[in-house]
Amino acid sequence: MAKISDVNAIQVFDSRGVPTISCKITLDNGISASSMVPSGASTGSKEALELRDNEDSYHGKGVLKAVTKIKNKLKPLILGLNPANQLEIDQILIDFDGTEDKSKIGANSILAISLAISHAAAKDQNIDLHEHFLNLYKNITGDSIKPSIPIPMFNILNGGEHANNNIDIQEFMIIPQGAKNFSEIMKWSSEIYHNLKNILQIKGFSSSVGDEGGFAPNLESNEEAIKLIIEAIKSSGLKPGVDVNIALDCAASEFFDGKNYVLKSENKKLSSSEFINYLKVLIDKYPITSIEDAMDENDIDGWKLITEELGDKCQLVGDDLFVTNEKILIEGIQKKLANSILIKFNQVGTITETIQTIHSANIHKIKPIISHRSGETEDTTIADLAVGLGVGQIKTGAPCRSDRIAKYNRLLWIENESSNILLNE
Ligand code: 2PG
Ligand code: MG
Repeated sequence: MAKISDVNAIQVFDSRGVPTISCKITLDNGISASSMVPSGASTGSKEALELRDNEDSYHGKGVLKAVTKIKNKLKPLILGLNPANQLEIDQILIDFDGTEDKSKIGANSILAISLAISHAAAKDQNIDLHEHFLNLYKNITGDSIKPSIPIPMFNILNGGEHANNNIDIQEFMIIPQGAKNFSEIMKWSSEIYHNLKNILQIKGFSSSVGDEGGFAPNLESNEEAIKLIIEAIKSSGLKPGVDVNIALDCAASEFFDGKNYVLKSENKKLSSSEFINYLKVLIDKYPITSIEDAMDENDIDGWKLITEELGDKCQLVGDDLFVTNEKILIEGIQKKLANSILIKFNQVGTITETIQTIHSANIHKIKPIISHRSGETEDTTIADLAVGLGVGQIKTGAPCRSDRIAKYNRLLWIENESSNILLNE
């Protein structure tokens, strides 16, 4: 039985050039594995805390204090333990921190270790990481799950906090749900992406990209973004609504002023019910099958109303609303808010808690979607997590830029090497 013999950490940089943590776990049999932690821009207020140095250097965003905490405080707690015991190790880290939001040690410090532990355990057992996650789900929850290749939502047009254009809605995504396998999904998404680029250039729009690799032009309205995407789908020889659907992440907390939803690009100020109606018009007109954070995270009445009105025809995803937190999810379920949850492990801080939240979502028939953050790295853990936990859907940006593509490339390898794991139905 291998034991943890060293825990090291350094400050590295994410896709926005902002500092983040990389952690390396070494076992006494010489095996080692490392992790890198992602970071969000449009964050939910109840997310676990990301510990930053808040000093002049790195615009306050350094993580050197967190790195020191890993090396001095957390390492001694887990030396000698078997990395296969994810639950035990995560619990030690959670207990040592002792706060609800992991503000003492930082969710970024804890997650860096939690991720590296899972990689080391998989390597030690000589199994794929997704297989290890499949086993962990059974060990932690007592229930079994069927692994599958997730269907992605590719964010091909960026707005909101992820770009400096005028578009209010943060993410316009394509879901190639009619493709027969993951390779075909990548073919379609790549062709649509490049056709969209051509269309933008021909029409005289900018084709520079936002934080998640999607294009970020200035447009007349949010609807215009959808029209351009429909054109790109058609010019790829595919049928909108049959081969490819559309998903939105409004990230509405970013344009809610406490009372109204303020759409700057269209010069509109809409109440909750007016904004729901605005979205309903779009759903009726275009093949939009999923909308994330349609309402502000504190607009509970708005969430209730939209779930009542649109919940049977559209996937309504809670991101800032649930922040991957099992307790907040259960409260939301009792209030009948949303029918799907976005899963980001850095919102909660450990692999164990991430699995427990997914388990609760499964029990209550709330669809989980594994997600990247807008600040990403070359760490591809979420691809294996989505496969091993059979969640069915993944959101990890445009089919462009290595911080996004790394996850899709990992899924291509999993499809190639694991013929028994099929695309989620
Ligand atoms: C989101 C995410 C990822 P961020 O809102 O869903 O796309 O963005 O990481 O900035 O919160
Ligand atoms: Mg979101």
